[in-house]
Amino acid sequence: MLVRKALRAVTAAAALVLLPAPQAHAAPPESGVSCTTGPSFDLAAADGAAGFPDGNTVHMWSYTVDGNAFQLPGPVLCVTEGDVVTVTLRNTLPEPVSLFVPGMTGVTADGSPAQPQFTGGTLTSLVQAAPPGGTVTYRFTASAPGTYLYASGTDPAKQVQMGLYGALIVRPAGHPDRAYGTDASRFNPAAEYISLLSEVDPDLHAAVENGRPYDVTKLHPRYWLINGRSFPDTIAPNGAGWLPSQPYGSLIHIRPKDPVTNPHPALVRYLNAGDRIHPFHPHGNHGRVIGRDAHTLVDGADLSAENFLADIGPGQTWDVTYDWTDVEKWRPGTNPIPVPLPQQQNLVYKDDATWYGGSPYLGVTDGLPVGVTSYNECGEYYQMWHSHALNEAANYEAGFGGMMTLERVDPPGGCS
Ligand SMILES: [Cu+2]
Repeated sequence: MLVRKALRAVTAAAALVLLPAPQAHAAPPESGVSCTTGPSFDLAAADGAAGFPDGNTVHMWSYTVDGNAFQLPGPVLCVTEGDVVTVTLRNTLPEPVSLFVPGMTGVTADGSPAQPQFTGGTLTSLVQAAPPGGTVTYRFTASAPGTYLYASGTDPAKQVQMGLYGALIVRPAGHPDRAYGTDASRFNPAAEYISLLSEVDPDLHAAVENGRPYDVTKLHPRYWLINGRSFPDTIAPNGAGWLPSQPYGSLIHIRPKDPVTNPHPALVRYLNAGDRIHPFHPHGNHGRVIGRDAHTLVDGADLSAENFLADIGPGQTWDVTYDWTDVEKWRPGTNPIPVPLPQQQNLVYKDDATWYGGSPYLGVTDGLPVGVTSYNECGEYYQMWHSHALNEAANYEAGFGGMMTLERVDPPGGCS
């Protein structure tokens, strides 16, 4: 064993010296969707760990790109309408697992029509599973654009809670700037976001890790995640080095709507892999719901609606566009945001600096009290974007944290 390990290390070192980098991976965008592009995917169901802002580390299962490091959630799979998609799933976990895409029809598993599986008369899997150490290949045609959840269809009350979930995006053929078939669903491709919601009950995860029984009807989530992270980790960039197994941030980074320079809205694709309804809402402006469960609400009759909240139910996906407009018409000089100098009790003194959380002017950075440290880059605005179930704004019941992120609005000209 040791010899084999040493040989492998020597071989790896030689490869490093003699060969160019095996696969040039473009760095992920700092925020927004980070696609693993298909239509063929080699995934492994594997175990690993996720870290949370209170310092806790929890044993997780997830889908990873086979051969890559463990990641939570599974990779964002991106394909185009009409693609014949194949997903080969290699199971490194100790029990059968599968990959199920709710709403996707015509799925085959290892060449046969995918069917629910029964063991002794009991439904054990919604679709053929890969046994421990085994592999199964799913194939389907991505016939309709939209946002799809993928998750284990085997013992889902346990396995989805353990982390076996991810997002699948099907883009309309020829139109990566649309969510669906017509220009009514057009968005700014530079402002496309995933908000994959889930919950973690660390007691269940500890029981699985240690081979102890757990009653899933007693589920008590303590961590509330967006894209596998909880606040404030949610606002860290994609690929943040201190979150090696949680590569996806969820900062919504946009510019104000402008008919010339920024005419198209941001698109946020919500998915709920969890067990609870999460009432999501951005501050500032409402979102417009343009799709539900990979069905358009805007092609043909306009069934879209502007909502204060988007109640994302378990298993659902919602496509929501978002424009930020300055509803109060603030203008430095003519209509400035009234910002009285803060009282001392509203300042924070730390590390020889005075901190002030006010964010007075979009695009203007002056006017802070003397001695206040500003970490604002260019006059950008920050607003809350979170689950309105405020018990979920916590990490193990301690606020502030959990299922919360921020929207960052840069000045109209961008942030240089
Ligand atoms: Cu709020």
